[in-house]
Amino acid sequence: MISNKTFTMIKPDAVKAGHLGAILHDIIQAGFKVTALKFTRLSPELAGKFYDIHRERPFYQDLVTFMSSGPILAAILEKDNAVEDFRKLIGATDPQKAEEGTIRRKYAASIQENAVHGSDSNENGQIEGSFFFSEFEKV
Ligand code: YYY
Ligand code: MG
Repeated sequence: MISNKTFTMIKPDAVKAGHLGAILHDIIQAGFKVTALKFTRLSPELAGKFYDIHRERPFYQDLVTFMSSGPILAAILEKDNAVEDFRKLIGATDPQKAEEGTIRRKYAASIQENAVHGSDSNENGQIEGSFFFSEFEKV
């Protein structure tokens, strides 16, 4: 079944660089509706838990340090074919490989500090949304 929801974070690098408003604008312009929104900061413990699937990867510790280095914006987004369309909108993990016009190409500096997160499946979108939002915070 094609879900109509995905989960995103605007990461610490993009918030620090002042791109939060521009990225949200791009997301809304692309047809996504915000159905939950939270400006917060992850502790190293929570960042580690969120990225637990990458625990054995060589970049894990640096990723956790980076993701807990400053505030982030977490959101649940709604649109037809949300997961796939949002991955298209943000572009490849490495901004140098991301297509022209994608959010990572426009705003990201490196493969680690790559401006935004986007869920990679319907199931993970559901899990990640519930990691940040309780039922009454989902509009
Ligand atoms: O889903 P996506 O964010 O595009 O990439 P993942 O392969 O799931 O990796 C999650 C996260 O880890 C990525 O956004 C940046 C970081 N990372 C890294 O720092 N170095 C890598 N070689 C690969 C990923
Ligand atoms: Mg991923």
